Amino acid sequence: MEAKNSLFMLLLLVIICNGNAQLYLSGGPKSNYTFPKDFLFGVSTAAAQIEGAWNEDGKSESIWDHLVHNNPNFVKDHSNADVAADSYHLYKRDVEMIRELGVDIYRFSVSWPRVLPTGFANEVNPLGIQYYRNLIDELVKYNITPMVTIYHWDLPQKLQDIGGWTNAHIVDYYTDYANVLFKNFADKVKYWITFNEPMQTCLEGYGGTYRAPALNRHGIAEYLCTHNLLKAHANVYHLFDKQYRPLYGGKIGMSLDSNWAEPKTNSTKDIEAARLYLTTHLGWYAHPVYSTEGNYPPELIKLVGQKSQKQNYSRSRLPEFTPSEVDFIRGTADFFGLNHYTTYLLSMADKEVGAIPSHANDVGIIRVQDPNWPSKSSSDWLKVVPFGFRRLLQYITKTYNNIPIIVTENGYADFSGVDDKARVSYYGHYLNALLHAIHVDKSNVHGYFAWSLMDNFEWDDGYVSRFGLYLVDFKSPNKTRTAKHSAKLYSSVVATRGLPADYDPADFTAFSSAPILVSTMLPLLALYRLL
Ligand code: GOI
Repeated sequence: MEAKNSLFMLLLLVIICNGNAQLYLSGGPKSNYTFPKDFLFGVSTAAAQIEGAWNEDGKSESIWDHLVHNNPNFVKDHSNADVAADSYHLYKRDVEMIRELGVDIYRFSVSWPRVLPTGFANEVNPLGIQYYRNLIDELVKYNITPMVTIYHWDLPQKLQDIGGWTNAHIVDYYTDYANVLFKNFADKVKYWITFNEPMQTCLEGYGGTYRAPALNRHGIAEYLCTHNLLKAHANVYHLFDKQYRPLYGGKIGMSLDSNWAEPKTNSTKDIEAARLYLTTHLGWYAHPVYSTEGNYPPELIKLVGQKSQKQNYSRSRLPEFTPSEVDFIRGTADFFGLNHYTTYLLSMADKEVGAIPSHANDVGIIRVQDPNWPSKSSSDWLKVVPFGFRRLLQYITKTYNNIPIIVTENGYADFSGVDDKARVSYYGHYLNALLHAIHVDKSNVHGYFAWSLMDNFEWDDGYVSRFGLYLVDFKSPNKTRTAKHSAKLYSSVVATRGLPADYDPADFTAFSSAPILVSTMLPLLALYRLL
């Protein structure tokens, strides 16, 4: 009898540990609040991930075309984005899906090498312009607001050949490119994003090898890239503000990627490490644009300066802004675009970390995730930690003077399938956290975009990781699109402005891996019946 009782307790424990009652992870109890009437619901995509038609109608090679054509091993399934979801030809079906979802707004990006094949504004490709005009007209026809990301990672290779984002002249080239877009589309496009996730462009693309152009010139190139990119952003903001806003109105901002940083323990040092993570990553880009003082975060200036001196450089590897540049960049955004997916635990490093020199080494902190956090995603970094989303929104609201936030990306990846329980659960939890952020914490959030409208070319993951609300059959000649269960969930949230009746904030079972459950439960159950 005693054995039977203790076995019963063990069974209960296994059930709990398999992810049933993990209320602490959620953004709070189920929120009965609803999303404000004027709250913007949208879906996001990016040109290089969906369009295909990589060399059609005058488009030239982008740095992503170049990277994956020359290094097929860069991509998990050795695929490329030559055809992708073929949205260059199927944009009408895309707009139909957006209508099915019932969302207010669609965020897509423009391919620079499609519009300006030489990289420069000397030749504007009329067929490239026509494609985006068709897409915008199709959206407007059905009352869907277009939001344009000007740069989502696909630089013309011809500009990379002359240094890309490390060439200071790119500030002018980028401004010319944005000017072409404003000239052609600002009458109909009222939301503009200058850059998607500049930290990925610079830190991973120039400092590391994880994103194109995979330069690996860490410690130097990520700082040069960021410096030019921030100047380019500010230049384009001022161009829009002076020449186009007076004519057409509209808003412009940028989209920064940030994880939430939770201290690994509640020691003073770990609390400091978590704070330092946010100031030196999100703050690297946000402080120059969104803080009252402008410029890079003082701590980053100090850390890179000290390390550079110790390493015998004649000057800091972090370039300096002149006082007039600081002024020019400060305040150059109408909203704070945020891409958020997951959370990390931070602690201070007590020895050198990362390559020397590198941004990671300059900052000197250690970033891990709790292995007990639910996941099961095809992207192993994507742990499900809804409370982190809520805390990050509050942090941004407080740190950057109550700036209006638009969540321009949030979503979950799996290995494909229409019955996507994990994604349904992820969206439920993160939208619940968002309701708490808005109504309880008074975080200033004005919109939310799901990443992504459909399965697409997931960079180094190729077509292995699927983020779509719509499944894309990449093997079918017409790239058939089918709504997943998550598409139905999202459209019901958009329609009702609230969470579905059956949402349970303590339920993380969709992320507990079946094999563990079955392999631990079945023998125990058998034993229990025997006793
Ligand atoms: C967006 O980026 C983006 O805008 C979309 O285009 C995109 O489709 C969408 O998100 C979905 O991804 C080197 C295990 C450094 C732990 C290499 C494995 C760090 C950590 C490789 C593998 C994960 C979303 C990288 C923002 C960066 C992915 C930020 C999400 C960190 C790594 C890893 C690595 C790893 N993050 N990114 N990471």
